[in-house]
Amino acid sequence: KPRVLSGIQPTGSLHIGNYLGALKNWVRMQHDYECVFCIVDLHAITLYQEPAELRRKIEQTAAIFLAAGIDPRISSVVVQSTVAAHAELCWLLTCVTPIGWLERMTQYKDKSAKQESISDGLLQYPVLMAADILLYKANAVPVGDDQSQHLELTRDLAQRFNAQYGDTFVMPETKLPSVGARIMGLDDPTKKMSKSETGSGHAIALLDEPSVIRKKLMRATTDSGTGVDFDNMGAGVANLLAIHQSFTGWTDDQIRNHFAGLRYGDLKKTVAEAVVAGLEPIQQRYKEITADPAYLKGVLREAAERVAPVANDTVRLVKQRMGIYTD
Ligand code: AQP
Repeated sequence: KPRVLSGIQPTGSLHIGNYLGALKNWVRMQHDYECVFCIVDLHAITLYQEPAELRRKIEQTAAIFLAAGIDPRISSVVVQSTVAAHAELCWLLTCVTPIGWLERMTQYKDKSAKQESISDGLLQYPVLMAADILLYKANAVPVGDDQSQHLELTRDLAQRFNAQYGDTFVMPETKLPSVGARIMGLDDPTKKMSKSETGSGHAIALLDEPSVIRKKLMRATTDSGTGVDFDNMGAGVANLLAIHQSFTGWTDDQIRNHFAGLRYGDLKKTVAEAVVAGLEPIQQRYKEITADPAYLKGVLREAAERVAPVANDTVRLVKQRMGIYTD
């Protein structure tokens, strides 16, 4: 089977952008690919995280993966830091990465602009991501659109390494969802929905209560029109329709027939009910999974044991190629 690798940072609260852009597709792909899904805690610390909170978020994120439908019997749910090869390959790749490539990354430019002091880790973020992917020889990487640039860098890096040291890495393909690849903030549809935005009306968290989901959607920014107009649509309305379509799986025609001319108030109500219905089973399973912490710990331990030999083989090969001592 071809391989898949993807990950989510255990920071903030996972939101419907993370679900529709990434997680939902992981669930679908796990039957056709051999999958490794990571809770990328080493990525999380590229910005300061309160230690006790980070520790709690790692297990919460793993529980959400399972609640969303990742089946730990067929997919490996791995905490990145528990497989040391991620950090090891990252260093080896760092040494073949031109700094200019990293300084050009949009995410780095956005995130570093908000920091007083920028960690070297923030700059290296995409190299660690390349290591995650190349370690498992992943053929496909299902992510949201914001990660496309990092995926391109991963391929450039793999090519550069292969050219310098001989054919070693597999070229990974970016897999974007056809709808929902970039869910925008409800309060500001010009910005992508993001965990690091703290405004209460910005994102819908996967664990939000139905009443909170309804309230956030009713307050979502639309535009100065009154009803849905497919010929002249603002970003806020387009975002609400994309959210609805991603949750329901309706075709473009169904969406158009149902929503054309509908008043914004009714649009928001309909979208809210689709989101509530889509998240309800996830929230139910989340409660069941977190009621048994030993089960979750077992899943994470077994997955790390399963994937570590694959990862270690790649590191060994890379070291051999580079002339590093391997006994
Ligand atoms: N708005 C989004 N729409 C679609 N997909 C998204 N993803 C993130 N936001 C959206 C996808 O979710 C996966 C995990 O990404 P992440 O852990 O980096 O989440 P985040 O919300 O982007 O987190 P941060 O910390 O708030 O980062 P920034 O500040 O960069 O937004 C990825 O597959 C991502 O594409």
